[in-house]
Amino acid sequence: MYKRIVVGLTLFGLLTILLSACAIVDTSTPANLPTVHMGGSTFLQSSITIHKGDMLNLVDDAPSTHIIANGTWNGTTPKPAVENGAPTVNKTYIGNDSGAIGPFNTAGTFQLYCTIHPGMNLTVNVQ
Ligand SMILES: [Cu+2]
Repeated sequence: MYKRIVVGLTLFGLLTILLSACAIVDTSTPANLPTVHMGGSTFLQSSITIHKGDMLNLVDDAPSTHIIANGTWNGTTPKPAVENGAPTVNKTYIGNDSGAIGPFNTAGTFQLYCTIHPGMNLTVNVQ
């Protein structure tokens, strides 16, 4: 009888750990957000259109560090700038990870760039 209780409690404990592990994964990989992927030194698309209030999920598909901030590359010259209404973005991706930026609460066109990789620009159109 005692043995059964121990086995039961152990199974319950394992189940709890498994379920909470799933919950952690769910919150770190938002399913319904607009998403842009990043390669080794570029965004895999140059622009995206999202809705007012949206967060934007960035996915680093490469084992490559990216620091994403407000601004743009003009050739090989970085031009940091935060447009009116833009969320302040300064987020580091360490490679093979992802994370959301925003929310973009104002309609307009906003430039993001990677401070490490010349030419790595993304235009976010918010409607
Ligand atoms: Cu980069």
